[in-house]
Amino acid sequence: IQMVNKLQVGIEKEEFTLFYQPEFNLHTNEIIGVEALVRWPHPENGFISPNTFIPIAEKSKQIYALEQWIVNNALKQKLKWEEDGLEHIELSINLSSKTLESESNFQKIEQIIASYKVDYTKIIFEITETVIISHVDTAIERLNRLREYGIRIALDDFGTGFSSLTHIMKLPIDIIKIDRSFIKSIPKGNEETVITKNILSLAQDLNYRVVAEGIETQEQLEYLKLISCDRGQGYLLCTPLPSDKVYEVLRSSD
Ligand code: G
Ligand code: G
Ligand code: MN
Ligand code: NA
Repeated sequence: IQMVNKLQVGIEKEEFTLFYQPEFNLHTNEIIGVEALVRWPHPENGFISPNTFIPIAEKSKQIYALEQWIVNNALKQKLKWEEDGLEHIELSINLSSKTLESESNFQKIEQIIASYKVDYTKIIFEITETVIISHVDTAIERLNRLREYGIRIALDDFGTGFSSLTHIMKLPIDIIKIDRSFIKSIPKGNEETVITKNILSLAQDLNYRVVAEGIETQEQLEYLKLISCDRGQGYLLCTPLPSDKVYEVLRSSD
């Protein structure tokens, strides 16, 4: 069967689940928050990667329904964690540029947000550079609507596109996540390492929170700490986990 048809069934039957990957304060080892990541344990095909189905869902416009399911379930989980004594944990949710570009679908996301009385100051939406490059003015207006709740905006995969920090400064962005392709190069002393160090110091001088993604080795971690990168994620620290497992991790590091 075509992936589009499988997706239709998957959305109708709610075959998806959310995993959560912790984000750490690299100096204290404390968990600051978690990033929700969609997973699709397909009944016949096993886990299908979001790298496969997200781009297809974006083309077929099924991303709207899928993303509504994701935001709804992530906020439901956030509320539950607040009730269970984890109110200090931040929650990051990835938002497709497609949703940000569609007024009616963006409004549906806003309605879901309004329906959960969570601590919005602990909610972060992650967007990528593509949306900013293609529709700057509408992106700014819609991101500001999210910010009115107290929600923060993170720029995901920073460094992979073409936008510079001077360009980004005009946008309502609070957090910059340095793409893992840069972290991967550490500490070989090559160009990417120099870029990482400079993105970090420039972003910090401009008062952005900076998060390093994809930390996989102790060497990378030590280097990031050395250059005063305060926050990070990666398999070395913790992989994405199902909600019950991440709850145990959040509890034990509390
Ligand atoms: O989690 P993983 O590394 O398999 O994710 C692969 C890609 O899918 C990444 O680019 C990630 O941003 C994207 N992705 C994962 N979960 C979500 C989600 O909930 N929403 C959106 N829009 N993208 C996601
Ligand atoms: O594009 P985005 O940054 O949202 O993608 C996040 C994805 O990166 C997650 O789906 C997660 O599975 C993956 N990821 C998280 N940590 C690591 C890591 O240390 N190495 C690699 N290769 N992927 C990671
Ligand atoms: Mn992300
Ligand atoms: Na990323």
